[in-house]
Amino acid sequence: MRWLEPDPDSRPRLLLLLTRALVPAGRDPFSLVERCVAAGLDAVQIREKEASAAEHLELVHELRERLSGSGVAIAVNDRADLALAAGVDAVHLGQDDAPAALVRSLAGERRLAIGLSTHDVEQAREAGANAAVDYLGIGPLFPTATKGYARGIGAELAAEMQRVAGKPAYWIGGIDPTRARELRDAFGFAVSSAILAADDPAAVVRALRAPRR
Ligand code: TZP
Ligand code: MG
Repeated sequence: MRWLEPDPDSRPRLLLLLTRALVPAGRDPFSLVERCVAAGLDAVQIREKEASAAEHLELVHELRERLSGSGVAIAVNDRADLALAAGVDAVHLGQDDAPAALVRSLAGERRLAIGLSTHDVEQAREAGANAAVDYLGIGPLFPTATKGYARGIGAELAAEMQRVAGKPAYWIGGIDPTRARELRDAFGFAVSSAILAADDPAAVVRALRAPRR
């Protein structure tokens, strides 16, 4: 599962945002991820806002060891420097992070996929036209405590943003298996709390992977 595959069917569809603080006490985050991968998870994005560079690199190392041979893609949130240093598959940038074109030039010949968060149609259009951007994050779809959003943009606007961008897009924010049924048009989902905090994370992965049409 790689973002830069020309065939959209070979690109990740379900992405887990891994924030260890959202994993219930007493559970090992890496075993949780392993179970999710066995259930069909395609990619893991490390999202640790407070972690140091050293901790990020350690996390990438541990994830790689635990997931070796699984084909699961690994992404780093925000930090292009660490994504490049660690040689992961992707970096996910926000609107205020380093510009995608700059990150692309730093990556040079290296195969680094670049994702960009978008929140409205204008940002989606720009991301679609930006040759340095491989995929979009679109959201928040629904209110979510994970990032403190009290309101979501809803499925209709998300579909419009995905359409104008014309690139693979991961819909994000408060998505769980029940709500996912309303989101038929999404290329993919990026999910954090509904998987990490679930009694049975693998069952949530299976439900989110189920065909929506
Ligand atoms: N960006 C928009 S919503 C969100 C991010 C990082 C949080 C997603 O987490 P959850 O728990 O799936 O709502
Ligand atoms: Mg960010």
